[in-house]
Parts: sequence; structure tokens; C-alpha cells
Amino acid sequence: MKKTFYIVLATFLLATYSCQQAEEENVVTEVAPAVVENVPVEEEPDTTLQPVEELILHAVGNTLEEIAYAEDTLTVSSGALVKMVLVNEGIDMPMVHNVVFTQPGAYQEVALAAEEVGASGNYVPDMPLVVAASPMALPGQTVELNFTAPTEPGAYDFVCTYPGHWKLMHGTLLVEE
Ligand SMILES: [Cu+2]
Repeated sequence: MKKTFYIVLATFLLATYSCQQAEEENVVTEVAPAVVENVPVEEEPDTTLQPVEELILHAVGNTLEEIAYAEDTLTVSSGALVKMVLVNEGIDMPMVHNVVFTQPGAYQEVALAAEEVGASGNYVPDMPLVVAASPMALPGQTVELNFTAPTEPGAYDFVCTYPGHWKLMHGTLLVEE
């Protein structure tokens, strides 16, 4: 009778031990997939795969009759990260220039709205027609502008929004697929 009790007890203990072992195994198998799931998170920053394109634009001329952009057409790929540099080669005031990219055909409307905004608003109107705008470059200054090119291909405009400059200073931003 006692022997039977010990056998039952031994079987019970063994069963309990096996159960604990199974639970421990379960814990291990639960941890393993979590580690695997973490791997793609580390590989996630794919923004580095977005193409970066560099543009340079020169503002030239030293009288209000001569002012112009040296380049009348700039080309970028749709959706590209654009690193843009505007070099103001003017020497005297008021050869103050910026570059504002606008929706197709909108450069004049944006430039006239910019005159209303004035110096306190940096001559950049807050309107959907504006795609991106650089700071003002004083004579001899170089300014930078980083922006994302429109995803919709087309012939966009760019313009200097310093008062009166838009008539002579505008061009085309070709956004290609
Ligand atoms: Cu200008």
C-alpha cells in the first residue's frame, strides 16, 4: 500500500516537473518570434532610398533692368528630395532675391500676393499655390532650400517674389516622372 503511494507520488511529481518544463519551453518559444519581429524594425529607415537631387540657381545682374536668373529651366524627378542652392551674384541693393516654386502657371499670382505680404512675411504668401520658398538672399549671399518635389509631373514655375522682380525673374521647374 505504501509502495503504491510512493509510485503515485513519484508519477505526480514527474508529471508536475514535465508540466513546468513544458511551460518553460513555451516561454522560450514565445520569446523567439519576438526577436525575429524586431529585425525588420531595424531595417525600416528606407527614406535613405529616396533620391536626393541637387539644384543650383544663379541670380545675376546689378541693375533692375538686368536682373535675371541665369538658368531659365530646372529639372527634377517627381517626389525627389531636392537640395537647392540660390547664389545671388548681385552686388548692390536692391538686388535682393529669393526663389519660390509655384503650381503650373501661378508665378504672377503668387508674386503679386507676395507684395501684399511684405517684408515682415519674407515676401512669401501662405497659399496652396506655393510649393516651396527659399529665404531672401542679400547681394553676394547664398541661401539654401530643401524641399520635396511635387509627385505630379508637370511644368511648374519658379519666381523671385521681391517686389517688382517677378517680371524679369521667373522660370520653369520641370518635374519628370
Ligand atoms: Cu529678385
